[in-house]
Amino acid sequence: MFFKNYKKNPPALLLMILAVFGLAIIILCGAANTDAQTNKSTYLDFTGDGKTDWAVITNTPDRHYRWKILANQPITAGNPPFIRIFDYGFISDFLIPGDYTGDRKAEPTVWRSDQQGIFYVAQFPTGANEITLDRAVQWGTVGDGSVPGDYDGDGKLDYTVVRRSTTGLTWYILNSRTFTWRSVAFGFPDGNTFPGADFTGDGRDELVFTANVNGNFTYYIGDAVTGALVLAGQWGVSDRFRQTKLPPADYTGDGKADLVAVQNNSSQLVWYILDPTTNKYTATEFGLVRTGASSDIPVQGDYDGDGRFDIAVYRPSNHTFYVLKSSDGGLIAQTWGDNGDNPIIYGLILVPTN
Ligand SMILES: [Ca+2]
Ligand SMILES: [Ca+2]
Ligand SMILES: [Ca+2]
Ligand SMILES: [Ca+2]
Repeated sequence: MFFKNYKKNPPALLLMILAVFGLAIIILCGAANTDAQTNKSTYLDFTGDGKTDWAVITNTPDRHYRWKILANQPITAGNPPFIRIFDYGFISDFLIPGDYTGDRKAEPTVWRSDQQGIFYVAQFPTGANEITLDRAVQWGTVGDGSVPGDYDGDGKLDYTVVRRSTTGLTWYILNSRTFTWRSVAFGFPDGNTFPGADFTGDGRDELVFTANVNGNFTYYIGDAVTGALVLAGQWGVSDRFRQTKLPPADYTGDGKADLVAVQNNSSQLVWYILDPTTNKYTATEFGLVRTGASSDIPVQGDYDGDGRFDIAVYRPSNHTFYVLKSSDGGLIAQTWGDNGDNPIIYGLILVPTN
C-alpha cells in the first residue's frame, strides 16, 4: 500500500491531471489555516456538545427510516438519558445528517430524488420525539448522488450532488456562504465518492473520489473549486468482503483527513489508518469478526470529544458501541438500539452506478 502526495510532486501531478482529467489549469490549494477547523461541527453530534452521539437507524414497515438517537453524555440521577426516536425520510432516500444551518449541531437530513432532487433538513426534536422540517432545498435531479461536504469552509455543509456521464463526474455545489453554485469536473466514470473531507487543513473540504485500479482501492482528492488533483494514491484493496473503507476523517489530530481501511482478519478487525501527509500508518486490532453471526461494524465519530476521530465499532448481537478513545486509549462501551438496527454511517457509496 502506498500513497503519493502530489503537492510535493508537481510533475506527477501535471501528468496525472492531463492524462486522467484532461484539465489545463492547475491551481494547488493554498496555505493551511490552523484556525479554520474551529467552526466545524462534530460528526453526528445532534446535541452540540462536541461529541458524536449514539445513533442507530432501522426501517419501519411503511418504508421510513426510524432514527434512534441517544445523547452521548453522562447518565446520572440528575441527568437522565436524552433520547429521541422519530421517523424521518424514506428508505430510498440518501441519509446525510449533518450541520447545514451552522448551529454546530447535526440536523436529521435526507436527499430524495424521486422526481427532482430535494434536500430535506429537519430540526432535531427538542420535545418528545416529534420532527419538524426546517427547510427543503431543491438541488440535483434523478440519477444524481448526494455528496455532503463543507466545500467553502464556513462550517455549514453545502448542498452538493454529483452526476455521472460517459466522460466523468460533475459535482454541483451550492455554496452555503454565498448561495451561489458552481460545477466542478472531477473523477472518471467508473468509480465512487465519499463525503467531502479536508486533506489540506484549510477548513475547506476537498472532493473525494475512489476507484478500483488493478484491485487496489485508489483515492483521488480534488480541489472543490478548480477540480485540480490534490492527492492521489492507493490505500487498501478493492475487495469489499475483506475490507471496509470508511469515509476519510482526521484520526491523527492534525486537522487533515486520514484514510481508513478496516480489514477482516480471521477473528479481528484491523484498522489501517494512513496519514497521507507523512505517509505513516498505524494498524490497530479492534472489533470482532465472527462466522455464523454478525461481525462488528466499523463506525465513525469523535465519541470522546477531543477533536480526533476514534476507532469504534457497533456490535449488533448486543447492541453495543465500543470505542477506543483517542484521548487516553481507554474503552467506552455504550449499549443502544434493538435487534435489526444499524449504526448510522453515511457515505460509503454515494454515486448510483448506471
Ligand atoms: Ca459550507
Ligand atoms: Ca481543504
Ligand atoms: Ca490527520
Ligand atoms: Ca476522539
